[in-house]
Amino acid sequence: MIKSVCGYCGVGCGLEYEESKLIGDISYPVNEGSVCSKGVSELISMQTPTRLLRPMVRESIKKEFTISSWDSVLALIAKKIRATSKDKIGIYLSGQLLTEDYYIANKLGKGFLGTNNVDTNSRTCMSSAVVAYKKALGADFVPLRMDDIFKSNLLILAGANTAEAHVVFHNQIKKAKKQGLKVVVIDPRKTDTAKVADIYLPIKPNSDIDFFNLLSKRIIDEGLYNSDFVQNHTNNFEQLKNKFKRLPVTKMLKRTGLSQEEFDSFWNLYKESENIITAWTMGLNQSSQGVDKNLALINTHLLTGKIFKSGNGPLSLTGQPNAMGGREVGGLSTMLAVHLGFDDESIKRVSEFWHTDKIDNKPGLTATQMLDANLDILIICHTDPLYHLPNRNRVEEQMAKVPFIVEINAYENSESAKYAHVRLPAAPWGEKEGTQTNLDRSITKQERLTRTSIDCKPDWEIFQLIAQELGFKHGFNFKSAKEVFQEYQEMTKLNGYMDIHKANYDHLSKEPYVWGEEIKEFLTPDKKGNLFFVENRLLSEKTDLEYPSILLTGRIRDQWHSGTKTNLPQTLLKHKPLNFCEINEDDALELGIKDGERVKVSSRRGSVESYAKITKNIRPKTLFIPISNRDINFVTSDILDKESFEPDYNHSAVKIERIELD
Ligand SMILES: Nc1nc2c(c(=O)[nH]1)N[C@H]1C(S)=C(S)[C@@H](COP(=O)(O)OP(=O)(O)OC[C@H]3O[C@@H](n4cnc5c(=O)[nH]c(N)nc54)[C@H](O)[C@@H]3O)O[C@H]1N2
Ligand SMILES: Nc1nc2c(c(=O)[nH]1)N[C@H]1C(S)=C(S)[C@@H](COP(=O)(O)OP(=O)(O)OC[C@H]3O[C@@H](n4cnc5c(=O)[nH]c(N)nc54)[C@H](O)[C@@H]3O)O[C@H]1N2
Ligand code: SF4
Ligand SMILES: [Mo]
Repeated sequence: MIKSVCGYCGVGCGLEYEESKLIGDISYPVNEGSVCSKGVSELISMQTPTRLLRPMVRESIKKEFTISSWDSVLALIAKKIRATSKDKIGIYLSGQLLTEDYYIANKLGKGFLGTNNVDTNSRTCMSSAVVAYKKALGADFVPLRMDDIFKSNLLILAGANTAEAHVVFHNQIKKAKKQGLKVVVIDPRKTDTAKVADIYLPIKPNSDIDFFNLLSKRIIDEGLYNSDFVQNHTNNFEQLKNKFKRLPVTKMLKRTGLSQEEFDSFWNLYKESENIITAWTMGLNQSSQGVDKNLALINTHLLTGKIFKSGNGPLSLTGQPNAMGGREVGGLSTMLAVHLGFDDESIKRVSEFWHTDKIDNKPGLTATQMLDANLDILIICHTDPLYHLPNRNRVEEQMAKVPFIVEINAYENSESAKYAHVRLPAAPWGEKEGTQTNLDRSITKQERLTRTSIDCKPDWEIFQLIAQELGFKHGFNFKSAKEVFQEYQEMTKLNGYMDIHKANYDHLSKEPYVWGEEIKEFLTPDKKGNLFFVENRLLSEKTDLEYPSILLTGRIRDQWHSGTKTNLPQTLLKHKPLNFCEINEDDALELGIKDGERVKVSSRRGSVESYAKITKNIRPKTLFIPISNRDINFVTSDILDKESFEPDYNHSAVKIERIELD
């Protein structure tokens, strides 16, 4: 029997593999045996006929791919890299990569190619939370664990649909409810998560800042704040208090779409709850003011002092299995490595550690900027930007212009393959080993369960081969993932609070290592948390008579993003159809749309086809299409948050029409 860990979401469930079967690991602390439909079907995804098994190459995107050898594609890639300047290279990574993959890609890009244009799809996902945590707490640090819900009285879920996106955590929420936990869900859709809530607040899209400001103001006005904590452990309280005096309360409540009764019933529960956790995901992060939404939420915990004590705190629910590990390594272009930035001292320390003098001191391009930058070379690994970036018609135009795109993927049916020149076959989950940090700082290990397909290689090895081909041999002669992990462990000593040298690689699949458990204070220079006054500045796309509705997009339980691993004929992972459009029943009536009818949803940028799903469970003038519809981003808005550069996926102005059948 081999113990491993699921490679899908940030919960990071333990699995056991025996006689070609996967089951949940009962002795594993995160999931205690439970597992969702995606986790148990990992093996099936390894065996699909749509695996990418050979290196492929073509001269131009107009030609067909031909099979190539590793030697010749590596020589080609090195030749192209040598022929361009470092600023013209972009490395586009993924929160689904293992820590070792991230480490080698980052070391190659930032350390040896000398470009900080190394970023990740986490930009489209967690970057608003990263920026807010850094501003408010001093570091990208999640100050509590999932199992804190068992020590808490109230869990507020804002813009998070755990029933579909963090399934095993959701099961734990249901268990904690039986022990007395109360749950509030804030979402424009009455999701499967909202259905188990004690209070469901059907908020209008994009008004969370108003909601959390109203809450903070009430905390201050009714004297519920923790004055000792505020005085000794936070900055900016007086300023915030003064600003709040002038808040247009009635207007703000109106913007949230909630009634005074709804808000008051929430407030009554809130003020009686001793221990409170507020968790959030894409409903907050993916916004024109994603960082501000996060800050407004975190303010409530700083005011009440409900942080750094068991059963309390602001809990960002990371989506991908190793988005947090990637951030730790330094996978964002706005940081260098191990949470260090581009200041002279950090560059000096990292340069000495890597034995290099090539590190640049300016932040690199973000994933959401790379395609605007006239790059000569784009290396895409374990992600599908053509599918996932907003305003796809524009992305198509930009990608078509990049002279040389290398795509590293384990499957052949990504969207980005359309514009790739070279495709390299990666070993997927189960054919490789390595570590990941799940959403609450548990470092866990995936094990290799079967032999690696002949021409496929783990992602870290592919980056190492590119580095070696470029002549950077001394920094890139790792023989195993374990050796890479150990060098990374050494490196974490450069940034005190991140030190993970005590983790034992060989034990991680049996018992995860949780870093940062001793951190019980803010990581800012003055050790105080920062309150921020933020306001809803209404920066998202506006609706008008032509485009009167707001389109929300998100997950369904059994599908994983573009579906290369889950949308397979041999799996029955379809508890919901892949393509539907939730529409409010009154809107449907007004537009003459019937349930199940084909519809077209269009924005100023493009359109997508779907099937109407008429429901009471979505606000009027609001639509929802799951991202298992691969065309979703033809429609979405490419407005970015000003600080995190995360897209505003959830707030596109659209119209919906019936498609007349001829
Ligand atoms: N099954 C499955 N699970 C997954 C994934 C997957 O592809 N499939 N992906 C993983 C990844 S990468 C991520 S990032 C997570 C995402 O996890 P979640 O963010 O929980 O998933 P989403 O479906 O994107 O849900 C976001 C919710 O926010 C709501 N929302 C939209 N706009 C607003 C708003 O303005 N305010 C509020 N309060 N709510 C709003 C939407 O209605 C939706 O219910 O899921 C992870 N887990
Ligand atoms: N409209 C809209 N757009 C969104 C979102 C949204 O909510 N709404 N969410 C955003 C968010 S939060 C995220 S995280 C992104 C996700 O977007 P993507 O990261 O583009 O989605 P995936 O389908 O998970 O892509 C993973 C890719 O890795 C490949 N792969 C699988 N295993 C391996 C492996 O072992 N090695 C390598 N090299 N490749 C492998 C898969 O075949 C697949 O092509 O989408 C973003 N885009
Ligand atoms: S909840 Fe997440 S980690 Fe657990 S089995 Fe499901 S997808 Fe995998
Ligand atoms: Mo994500």
